[in-house]
Amino acid sequence: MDVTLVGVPIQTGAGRLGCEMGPSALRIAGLPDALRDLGHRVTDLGNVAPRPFADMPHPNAAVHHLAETAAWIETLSEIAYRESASAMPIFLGGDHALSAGTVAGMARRAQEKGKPLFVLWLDAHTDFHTLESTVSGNLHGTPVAYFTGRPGFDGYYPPLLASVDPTRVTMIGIRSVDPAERQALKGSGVTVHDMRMIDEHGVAVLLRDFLSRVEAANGLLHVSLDVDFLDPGIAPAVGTTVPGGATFREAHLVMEMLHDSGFVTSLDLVELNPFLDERGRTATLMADLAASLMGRQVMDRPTQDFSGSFR
Ligand code: Z70
Ligand code: MN
Ligand code: MN
Ligand code: MN
Repeated sequence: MDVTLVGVPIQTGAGRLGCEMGPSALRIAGLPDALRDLGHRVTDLGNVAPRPFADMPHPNAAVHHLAETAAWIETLSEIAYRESASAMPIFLGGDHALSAGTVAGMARRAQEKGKPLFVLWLDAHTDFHTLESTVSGNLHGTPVAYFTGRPGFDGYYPPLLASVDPTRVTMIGIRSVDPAERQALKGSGVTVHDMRMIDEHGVAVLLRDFLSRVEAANGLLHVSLDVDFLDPGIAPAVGTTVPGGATFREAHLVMEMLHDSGFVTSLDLVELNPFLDERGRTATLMADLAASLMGRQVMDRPTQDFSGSFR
C-alpha cells in the first residue's frame, strides 16, 4: 500500500506543552521502518506548518490559541484531501485538534468518491465541545463537534466543505465526558461505547458491529487514535491521565481487526506528549499499534525493542 506520513507538530489545542514533539518521537520509535518492513511504500512529508494567521478573539474567554489552531485545521484539511487521492495518509500528532482538519479533508475526499465516510474515535474523551461550550478552552476537545457540522464554529474554523454524518461516528474507550458534551451527544446519532460497554461485551463485539456497518455502506474509514484511549499504566505520555483505559491486548485486537477489515483509508495518531513519557514506552507502543493496524501479526511483533537505535 502507498502510505504518506504527515508530521503535525500542533500543541495549541492541548492544555500543556509537549505534543509538538510527538511526530519526532513516533519516528524515533521506528514507525516509518516498521511500515516499510511490512511491505508498504512509505513517503514521509516531514513536519508541516500551518498557514499564516492573525489574532482572532472569541466571546468565550476560556478559548485560547484559536487563530493558530484554525490555521492548522485549514492546512490539514487540504493536506488530507490532497494526499488521500493517491495514498493512505497517516497523521503523526500533535494534539487532537488536528483531527478537525484531517477528518474534514477526508469527508471531502469521500464525497468526491461518492462514498460515505465513517469515523472510529478511540479516546477517553468525546471531544464534542463547541467553541461556546468548552470550559477548559482547550480546542482538542472540539474536533468531533466541528466535523459533524454542529453549529458554533462559523467564522472561526474554516467553512466545512463536507461534514460527517454523526450516525457514522463510533467512539470506543470513553470515560471522561463534560456535562455540555453529554447533553449534546444525546440524540446526536453518535454511537458512544464507554469502558463499561467494553467490560460487558468485549471490544471485539462492539468493533465488529461497527465494521459491518462500514461494509454494508461500502464506506471509507478514518481512525483517530488518542493516546489516552490506552490505560495510563501502559501509556503514561499524556497531558491528562484518565484511569481505566484500554489494555495492551484490547488495543492490539482493535488494530488487528481494523487491518483485517481492509476498510481503513486514513489514520491519526494523536496526543503523544514525549515530555511526559518514560523511556519512550508510549511512543513505542503507539508505533507498535500503528504497525498492527497496517498488517503486523501477533507472531511477528518484535521480541525486543530496538527503537531509537541506528541500524
Ligand atoms: C475536556 C475539555 C480533552 C484531552 C481531550 C477534556 C478534553 N472535555 N483532554 N483530550 N486530553 O477540556 O474540554
Ligand atoms: Mn484537556
Ligand atoms: Mn481526544
Ligand atoms: Mn482524549
